[in-house]
Amino acid sequence: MSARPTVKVTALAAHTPEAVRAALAARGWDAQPAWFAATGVQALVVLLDEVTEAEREGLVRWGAKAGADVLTGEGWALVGAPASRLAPLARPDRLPPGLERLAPQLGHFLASYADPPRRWEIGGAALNLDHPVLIGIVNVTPDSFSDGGRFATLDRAVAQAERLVADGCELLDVGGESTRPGAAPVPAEEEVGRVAPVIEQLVRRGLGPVSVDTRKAAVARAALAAGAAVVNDVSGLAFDAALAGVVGAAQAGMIVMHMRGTPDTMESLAVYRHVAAEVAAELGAAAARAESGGVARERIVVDPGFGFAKTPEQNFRLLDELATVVGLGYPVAVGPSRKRFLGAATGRPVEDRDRATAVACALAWERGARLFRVHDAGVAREALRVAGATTSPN
Ligand code: PMM
Repeated sequence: MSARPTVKVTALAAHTPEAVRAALAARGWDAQPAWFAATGVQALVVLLDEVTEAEREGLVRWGAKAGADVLTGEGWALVGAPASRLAPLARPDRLPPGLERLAPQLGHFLASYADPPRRWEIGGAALNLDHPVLIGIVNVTPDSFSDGGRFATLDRAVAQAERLVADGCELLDVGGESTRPGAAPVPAEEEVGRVAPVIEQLVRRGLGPVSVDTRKAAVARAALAAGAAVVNDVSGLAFDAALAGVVGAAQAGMIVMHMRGTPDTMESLAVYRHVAAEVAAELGAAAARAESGGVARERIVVDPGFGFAKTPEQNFRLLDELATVVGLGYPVAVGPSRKRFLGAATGRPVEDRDRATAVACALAWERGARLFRVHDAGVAREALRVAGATTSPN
């Protein structure tokens, strides 16, 4: 009797459902069932906070029966299981008794995990998120344009915008207030005087859509009147409570970024016990402020705010654990461009960080980010083309 050959073992990639889908497709499964099965076996881990003693006990009992890993402590539980096994916890009709409070948020997370947002609605248009979207930075602060004269600033801003669009940017972000650590605030009228003429020119020349990088409702109002389609608020609606109403009324898009404090106080606020979870929670609260202020959900993008109230180590943790921010269910933008944490890793000065920026963007894409705010789009575009090509459309 001849010996059977040994059973062949192949390790499949666990970071993407694509590996399981491809294995099933190669064995004759149809595309749709293969994709559902592949997402179902995908391992997920969720952290539940503010759970009661009874809920903890209920989760442990459920975990033992369902074959899920449950780790718990006072007020919290961490659950690890394939998506298909977590799904009943989000279904009111299939929930074990006593765990009803889990369903809404978990259901929301699982729905956006299975079907992430594919479009971002901005003023008068929508951006498709099935590929990496580059946002080009057009700074009109006097420190970035040293001669500061109005014409020189306009000409340079237009030239910069043309370069960015030629390099593949789909949105131009115009900012008139420096948000570097320790930067002094700029009065609203001065900020309007810097950004509005530039926005008007860019839109008139067909270089848009344009976003305005501001924390102030008055500046946003003037920028939207000048043709901006997006407001990018680095304060996450903590600076000016009237901003959400202005964006909502104009039906513009909004980027809600995470930071703590203001640019002159943020350095001292970089204290976290678990940076990704805390940033996601604070960012979720900021996005909720935008929604309750009148900005429709499909118009909101969130941004973890690299470099804002974060140490280099915290920025890298956040980059690696970006899936926690993606789990909020909004499209995610990132702005690592030329920032200090990239200098900390490479030893390169600010003017020589575009390669490091491109790598950070590619890593962020792989972890679920869809929009990338950059100073120089050329290298980032190449890196993102390669990263984007590894991701299957689904
Ligand atoms: N970073 C800066 C300014 N605005 N906006 C968003 N959405 N994300 C960012 O990371 C961000 C931002 C500061 O960088 P810069 O002064 O080099 O533009």
